[in-house]
Amino acid sequence: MSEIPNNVDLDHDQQLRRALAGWHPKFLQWWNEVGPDGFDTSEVYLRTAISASSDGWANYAYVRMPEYHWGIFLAPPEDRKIGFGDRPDETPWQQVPGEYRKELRRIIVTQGDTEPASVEQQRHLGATAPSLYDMRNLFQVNVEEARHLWAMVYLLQRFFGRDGREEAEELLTRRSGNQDHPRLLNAFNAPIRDWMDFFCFCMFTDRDGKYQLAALSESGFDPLARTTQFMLTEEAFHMFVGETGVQRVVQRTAELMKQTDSEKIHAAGGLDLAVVQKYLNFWYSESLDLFGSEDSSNAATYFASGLKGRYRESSSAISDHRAIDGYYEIARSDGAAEKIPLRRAMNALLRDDYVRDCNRALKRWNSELESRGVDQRLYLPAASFNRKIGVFAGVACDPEGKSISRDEYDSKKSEWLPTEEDRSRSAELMKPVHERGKIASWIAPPAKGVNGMPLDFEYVRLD
Ligand code: BYC
Ligand code: FE
Ligand code: FE
Repeated sequence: MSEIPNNVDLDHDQQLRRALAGWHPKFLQWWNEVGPDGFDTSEVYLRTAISASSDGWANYAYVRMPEYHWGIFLAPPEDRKIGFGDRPDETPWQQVPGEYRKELRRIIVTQGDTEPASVEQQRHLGATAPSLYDMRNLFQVNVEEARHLWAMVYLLQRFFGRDGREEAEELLTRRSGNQDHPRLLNAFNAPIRDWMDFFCFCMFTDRDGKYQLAALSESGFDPLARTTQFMLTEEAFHMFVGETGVQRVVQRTAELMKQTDSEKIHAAGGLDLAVVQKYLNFWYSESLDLFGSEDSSNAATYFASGLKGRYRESSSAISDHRAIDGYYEIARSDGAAEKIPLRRAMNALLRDDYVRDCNRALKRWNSELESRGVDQRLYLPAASFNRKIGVFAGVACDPEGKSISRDEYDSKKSEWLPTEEDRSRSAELMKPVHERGKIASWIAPPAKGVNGMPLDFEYVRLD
């Protein structure tokens, strides 16, 4: 199995090699069945991780996706203490402590489930890629999410014995959007039908990934901490694809609005800003649900046990690493304030850091509008808008967070969330542009290409 790049001494771990040897063909079968549709024989200009050093990723070559070398990497070990929860001075564990086995397994399975789900969700996008550059980025994201699946399967097979091996198989049998056997978290069952969905997903949903992985990257279970640390290096690229993808759409929309002196730019080949807003509303609210409930005893347990910290728990921004005292105050949609004991509010705290990050990107998009002389602005909806999980689940409110009746919500929903008509109009615009150096009408070209290459480069060699 020397073909699996790794720094976990796979060559000398016979048990793991055996488990992986059983799983690998099933993984390939899964990839062929529900991974990227078409393009199996195309050569894609992809990067592959060959080591965990800082230049381990700088390895670009033309690869056929089914022949990609998915690897297993842990970030280098660090001399550290757990640093938070009930036993902050303890040395991180190299094995799974019996008393936390159930919780750790649940966290790892939940994380692992999202990775293949996203590949399934993005399966059909290659066919409508706005450029070879974008197609290549899509496929890069897809192979890396599949590698994240490997990262979690490694933990399950190496540290969880027989049930770990069973869970690893299950990760290949659940299917995004399947009625009988769906993926575990909501957003990973929502269809990604077009490229605006994709960019919003990378912007908002992958960004949840960043925050969840960051919270796990200081875990007391050291292999989980080191695995997720390495995953974060890939996550940065996914968020780049999302944030700049939306930015390029906004730029193009602004250009067309100025050119035509109109808000309705569909006929000119662009996405109306109002439609862009609806996609943001949908994926942002869907992704807020991924943080779980604001008041969560699971989250309190994870924190107390040292399994999952806050965002940058060990940074100087946080001084009290026990979080026993204190409350998190949340304003319910009826205006009433609710106090949640701090440890139970870990999901809400992580989400707040996430929201700040989203607002930073929003500002950049809005300055794109401003610098092009367009008066309209984009926004992020209130935390209570369109929620299915947590204290705002099922609350009827407008994007500003104002409570309204269910009837009013139902009648206005089509102004706030993408409708079938919006989607079919997007589909009309999103005709594939698979010619080298060319780009679709609805999106601006990127500021630069990949790995120093120009936009006019054969990022995918179609056959
Ligand atoms: N959908 O105490 P609660 C990524 C369930 S993204 C459906 O509120 P907890 C990626 C919950 O399971 C990052 N169900 O929540 C991005 C529980 O059910 P049970 C993924 C949900 O446990 C793009 C019940 O509600 N990683 O990597 O504190 C592309 C009450 O739970 C949802 C992780 O999530 C939902 N949205 O927090 C590719 C990290 N939310 O058990 C990849 C690991 C909650 O009572 N996961 N429920 O039946 C966790 O840390 C936690 O499980 C969660 C939920 C933060 C997800
Ligand atoms: Fe991932
Ligand atoms: Fe990702």
